[in-house]
Amino acid sequence: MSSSAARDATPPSQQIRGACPHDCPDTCALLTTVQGGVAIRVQGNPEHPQTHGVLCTKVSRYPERTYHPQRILQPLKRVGHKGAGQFERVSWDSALRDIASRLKPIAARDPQAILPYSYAGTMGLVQGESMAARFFHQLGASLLDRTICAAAGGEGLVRTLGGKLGMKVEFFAQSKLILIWGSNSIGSNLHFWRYALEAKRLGAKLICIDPRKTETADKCHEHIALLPGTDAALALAMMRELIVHDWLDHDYIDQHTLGWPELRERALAWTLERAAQVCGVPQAQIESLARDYGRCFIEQQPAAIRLNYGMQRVRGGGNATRAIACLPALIGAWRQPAGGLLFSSSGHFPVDKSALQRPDLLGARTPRTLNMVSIGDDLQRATSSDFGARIEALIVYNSNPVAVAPDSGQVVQGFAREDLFTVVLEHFQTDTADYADYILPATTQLEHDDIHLSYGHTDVLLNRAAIAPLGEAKTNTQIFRELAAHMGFDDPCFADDDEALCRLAYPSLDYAQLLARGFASLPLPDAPFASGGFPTPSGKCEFYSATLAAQGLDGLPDHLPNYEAAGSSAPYPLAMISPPARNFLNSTFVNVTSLRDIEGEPLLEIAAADAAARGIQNGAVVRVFNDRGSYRCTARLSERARSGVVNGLGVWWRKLGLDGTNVNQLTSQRLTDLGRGPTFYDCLVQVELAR
Ligand SMILES: Nc1nc2c(c(=O)[nH]1)N[C@H]1C(S)=C(S)[C@@H](COP(=O)(O)OP(=O)(O)OC[C@H]3O[C@@H](n4cnc5c(=O)[nH]c(N)nc54)[C@H](O)[C@@H]3O)O[C@H]1N2
Ligand SMILES: Nc1nc2c(c(=O)[nH]1)N[C@H]1C(S)=C(S)[C@@H](COP(=O)(O)OP(=O)(O)OC[C@H]3O[C@@H](n4cnc5c(=O)[nH]c(N)nc54)[C@H](O)[C@@H]3O)O[C@H]1N2
Ligand code: SF4
Ligand SMILES: [Mo]
Repeated sequence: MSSSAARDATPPSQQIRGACPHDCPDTCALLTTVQGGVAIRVQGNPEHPQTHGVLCTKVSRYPERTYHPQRILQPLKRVGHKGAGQFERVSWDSALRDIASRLKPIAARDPQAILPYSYAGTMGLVQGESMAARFFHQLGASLLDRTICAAAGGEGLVRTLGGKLGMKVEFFAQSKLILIWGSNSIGSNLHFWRYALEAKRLGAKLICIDPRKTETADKCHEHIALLPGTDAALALAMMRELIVHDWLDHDYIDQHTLGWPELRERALAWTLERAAQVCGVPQAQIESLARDYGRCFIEQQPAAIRLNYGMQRVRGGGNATRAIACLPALIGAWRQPAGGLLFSSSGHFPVDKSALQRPDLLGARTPRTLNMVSIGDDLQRATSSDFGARIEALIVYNSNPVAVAPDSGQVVQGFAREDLFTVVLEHFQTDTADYADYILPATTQLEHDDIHLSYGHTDVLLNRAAIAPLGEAKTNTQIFRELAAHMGFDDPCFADDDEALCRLAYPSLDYAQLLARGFASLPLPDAPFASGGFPTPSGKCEFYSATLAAQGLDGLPDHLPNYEAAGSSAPYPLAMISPPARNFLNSTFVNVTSLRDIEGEPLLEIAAADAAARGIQNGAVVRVFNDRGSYRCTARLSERARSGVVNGLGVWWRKLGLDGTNVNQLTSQRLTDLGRGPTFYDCLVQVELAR
């Protein structure tokens, strides 16, 4: 064939607009190039300002993940014992018929013995909680409290500012001081980092507050490597410095805040000396941080805080978020678009959740709510008056709890129950899918329609299917539609198709614009709280929360030491944090070879002195352990770990680790002060050479 003939044979290509589905604040706009029905390239949409035409390495590899030889493309039924991972192919019809016949008698006894378990494998509003929620509401199944990520900080923010609201991310480019607090932005919030870099070029000072010396910390002017779970102490000491130097916007405080005299008194107890001791950092560092922040008030320059979720996965995470969220009001930072704070922007989105999820299908029933963090214990509980019915069936979608939930020794025992009926909707045979009775093949973002919000910017994105479903994969929505039919549910809402669901999500938005461009910006003011207007009960920034006080909680933010505070004595003297690995997204992508090759192997970063004290050399295989379990991985002697703290990066698949476990073998099911969230980074361990 001549080369021109070969060129003629190439089918024409097409570009389809989409949205990155992953649990990442950036919610990028995608452009997928399709040729002959095959997705050959996924790129960032250059027209979308937040995406700027750039994707992270992970999602640039989306075709590799989608066409992965190990994609699950047929329904599978378990043949071996629970957890053995042995399955045989079955038809959709036989799988759905059998699943319905297993669920019906349980539902007839008590539908609350059935539990949905899902999180943000996709953040799509349609393939997330729409048809699935309708199904479980109609059934009367137990409700799930989806707390595993940001519940503590979310609650802290809502109690202080009134919602998951904050600065528009694009204005960080104009800030003069940026505190990057509990965030490894280069790894997990790349498109914010672009704005931070722009600000840096324009002369802004960047300060990173993180126990780990991350790649982000490397590029900031200063790094404050505090001990995990001590952020509230740092914020309160900053307040004290602002008070004693009178770097305070009295006018803003008088008009737009509640509880200043009380907060003032509390903050005055936090001397530099006390905070330095609690945080494990030099006094001078805290003093300088407060001075930088106060100077922005004196010079009327915008000071911004990018607070991320890393600091709220400890016992006092809710209070710490409250303390930090008070800071911008003290210096009147909210007056300028480039001042204030951003933790999550998701509260800005006018999503009609009831239309999507139809809680009215419950009628008069009020099922119990189970917390996804304590799935390990809950799966092992017997029927009792305080718990209710023992969990008999579990339907998992958009989540990999055996890998990501805390205290995985317990999670595994729960999933291993031979009398538990488990259905897992998945792309891959994950650690969780290994324990399924049925694995149902789900479509990826390239194969289905969806509509998105973002928790890091303020644009709505639409995702159009770029290719047909691979193999026999079906959308989550279609699986629940068909399951509903097999259960005999005949409400017309089970007939809504995905486009209809997309249109229901934002009744106030122009859908035609979304179809044409793929995204639409929310009409929002540049500086949301420039003249107050906080959507709290008092309409003010609530330093003091009567709502919390009425629940018997402290109305003011305070420092609550970790359950497992660093510095305490043997047997577990080291604090372990387990933040994201750059090339994975939680446990997603761990099975994509090219990305796993970059991460290498499960690692524990440890400071040289802590390693030397244990006779551990770089590259040695170590055993990390506490009362909950033991985990083997490779030690990396690294400046990224401060003394007293070890970093177990990323949520590896258990079965791809050295001994079939991961870091969550060591984490606990204890809950945070607010929001009933997880305490992944509140975890003491010991490390020794593995024998
Ligand atoms: N590449 C990548 N991107 C991701 C993810 C991923 O797994 N990989 N995960 C996504 C998800 S689910 C989320 S929720 C988001 C946000 O997820 P986050 O957990 O906010 O992710 P990071 O930005 O890495 O921030 C965590 C940082 O907080 C630090 N940290 C730990 N404990 C403390 C503490 O007590 N105080 C302070 N100040 N810092 C602490 C860690 O060392 C780490 O550098 O990221 C998303 N983006
Ligand atoms: N030790 C430790 N543990 C942690 C964390 C930590 O920092 N340290 N981070 C925590 C945080 S912040 C979070 S958010 C949780 C995340 O926990 P999860 O939400 O469970 O996130 P993933 O591990 O990414 O698993 C998502 C799964 O959903 C699947 N999936 C994706 N899209 C679809 C779809 O359209 N349909 C179906 N059926 N499946 C789909 C993917 O294949 C993947 O296996 O993990 C938590 N666990
Ligand atoms: S994971 Fe985050 S940075 Fe990567 S493409 Fe998706 S939204 Fe963008
Ligand atoms: Mo998360």
